Amino acid sequence: MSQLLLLHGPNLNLLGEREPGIYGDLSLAGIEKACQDKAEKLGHSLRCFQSNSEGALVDAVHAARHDCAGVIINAGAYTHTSVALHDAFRGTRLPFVEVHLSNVYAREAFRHHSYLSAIAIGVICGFGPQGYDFALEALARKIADEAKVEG
Ligand code: CA2
Repeated sequence: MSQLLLLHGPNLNLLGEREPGIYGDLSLAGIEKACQDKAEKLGHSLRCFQSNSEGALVDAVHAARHDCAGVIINAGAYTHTSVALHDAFRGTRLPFVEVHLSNVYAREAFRHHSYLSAIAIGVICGFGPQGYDFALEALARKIADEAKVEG
């Protein structure tokens, strides 16, 4: 059993309170609980962390290199701006999946570029909270496949 990290970036603490047409009506706590249940079914434990501060998210990625096998991140708006988060993932070499609730490609042009996608295992967007299920399955499989290769 490995520990995984679920990271949420700025404003995602407001989920369920506003803009349900774009982001759905589940709260962040509801998403985290569903992810914890799913991770357990896949044989993993899950630590959850949300911050509105870029530096705190960078620190969380750094800390994860000591005790987590992989990360799922919805970096919110930092997806489109943060070289620091890009460098943190690059530096730690932790496998991660990028998730967005909304289909960012059907939205404003500034949401079409991500500083994370090119170094992620994969990207899931537009499926609402179900995207986290897909991400957990993909990450768990990647970790299992890598354990097989390493013997
Ligand atoms: O679709 C996603 O999951 C996003 O990562 C959400 C970010 C946005 O900047 C990305 O382009 C796509 C914004 C999260 C804001 O969350 C709110 C939730 C409720 C009310 C207001 C904002």
